[in-house]
Amino acid sequence: MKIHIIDPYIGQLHLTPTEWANEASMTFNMSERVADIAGEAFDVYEWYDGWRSKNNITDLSKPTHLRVVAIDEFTALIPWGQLNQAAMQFAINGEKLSKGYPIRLYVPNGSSDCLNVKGVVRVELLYDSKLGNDSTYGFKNEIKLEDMILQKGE
Ligand SMILES: Nc1nc2c(c(=O)[nH]1)N[C@H]1C(S)=C(S)[C@@H](COP(=O)(O)O)O[C@H]1N2
Ligand SMILES: [Mo]
Repeated sequence: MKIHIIDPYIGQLHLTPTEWANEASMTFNMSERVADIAGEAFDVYEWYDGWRSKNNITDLSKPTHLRVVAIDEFTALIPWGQLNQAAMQFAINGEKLSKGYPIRLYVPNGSSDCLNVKGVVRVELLYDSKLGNDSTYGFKNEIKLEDMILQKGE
């Protein structure tokens, strides 16, 4: 399963958990960030800084927020500044996650454990300070216009 990563300034990626982890220059044990959590992870800031320099982008300010959407539609919107210890858990002992597949976000410095989103399939880097300074999370309850049109055509 691939994860869709969207940055309005840089572009889009479709990567498996392992492919995404390979884009980060280093991985570490999840227990270094969250006690008693097993598995391998990479740092969100470290990946993003690397992706920017790979795309030769030096003049872009940091995103204001990260939005992650899970396979069950659970969604979290997190101010970028809360992600300074955030990690993407992509494997456990080299095997795919049994809980949280394809990838799980952990936000140790976040306002709530509820931000540790399992089953992340979509990641959006947002640049909109109007989205505010608080994290929010929950299940999406909106139906997008394009989804409605798709359903009608089926
Ligand atoms: N995809 C998804 N991720 C989720 C949730 C969810 O319902 N769906 N619940 C969140 C909430 S409210 C909490 S408290 C934690 C629970 O993590 P745990 O299952 O490891 O205890 O997962 C978070 N991640
Ligand atoms: Mo929660």
